[in-house]
Amino acid sequence: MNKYLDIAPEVQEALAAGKPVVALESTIISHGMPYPQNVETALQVEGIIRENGAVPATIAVLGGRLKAGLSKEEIDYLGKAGTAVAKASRRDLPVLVAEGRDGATTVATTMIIANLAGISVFATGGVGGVHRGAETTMDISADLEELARTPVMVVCAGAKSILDLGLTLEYLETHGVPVIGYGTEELPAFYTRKSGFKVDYRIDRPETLAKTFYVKQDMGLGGGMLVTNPIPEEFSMDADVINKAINEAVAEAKTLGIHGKDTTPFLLAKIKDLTGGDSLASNIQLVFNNARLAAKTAAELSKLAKN
Ligand code: PSU
Ligand code: MN
Repeated sequence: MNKYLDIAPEVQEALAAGKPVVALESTIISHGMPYPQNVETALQVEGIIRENGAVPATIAVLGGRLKAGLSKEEIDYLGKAGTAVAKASRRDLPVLVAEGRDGATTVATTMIIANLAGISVFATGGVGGVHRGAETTMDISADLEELARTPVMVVCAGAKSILDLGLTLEYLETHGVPVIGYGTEELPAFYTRKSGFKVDYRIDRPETLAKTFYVKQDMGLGGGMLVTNPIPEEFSMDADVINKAINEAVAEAKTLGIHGKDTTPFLLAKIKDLTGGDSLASNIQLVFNNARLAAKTAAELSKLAKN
């Protein structure tokens, strides 16, 4: 096992027995939602994964250790500390580990640590991507590069239109990352089920998601796969309301000169303020929905891996 990694006993046992495990990120806890909803959601998501037959492994960096599987107390700590905990993407990991610091893992670092632990399926809300205006700012999330190189399936609700969705899809195509719509031909836009962009393939069953990922690795292609799962209709937001809030948030970030790793958390917090609690309620529901699909898919994948 990697000398920088601690796997929680329950996760370790499940992996050793070939049982399904689902990874979860911690930037969504520390930087993506306010306290206490962040902690409540993180614990409920773990419960949903268990109800659907898999073991949850929430991932973070604590005291410089890469952690796969957190205790309730550790999740509570990350939620309470909020943005005081460093947002940790790939470039941050060596410093945090060398200095024995804490880090809330993004999609990129959660994929890295999940892969070190031997976990193949990861559920979250939204992924980073190519930002609007990237043709001049070059702001492209390290999440995309990670999807290109690290063999983990990421189940998300699509991408928010704080990003340039068209350029995000182009980037993923260039890097050979399949973008799958679960039960849909259209890329979902996180708060809404539609974006106006097509996914690469529509897949309707967890078995087929698992088989596709399994075959990708078995063929030696490596790298990740992005599963986009539309928010359930009853929790989806009005497109005009949410797009207005997003446009306002993007304009304000530009005026204030927000850049680098602060951009995404700034936009998320601003959108939440502009929509009252509505966007947060939708955000929580879509994470639950992704956790269910990820757990079912991990169960199918563990059957294939045993054969
Ligand atoms: N998008 C969301 N919610 C989030 C994030 C993105 O809708 O919580 C977080 C994830 O942790 C993602 C990170 O990996 O932001 C991307 O940040 P950046 O754009 O700085 O790479
Ligand atoms: Mn960025």
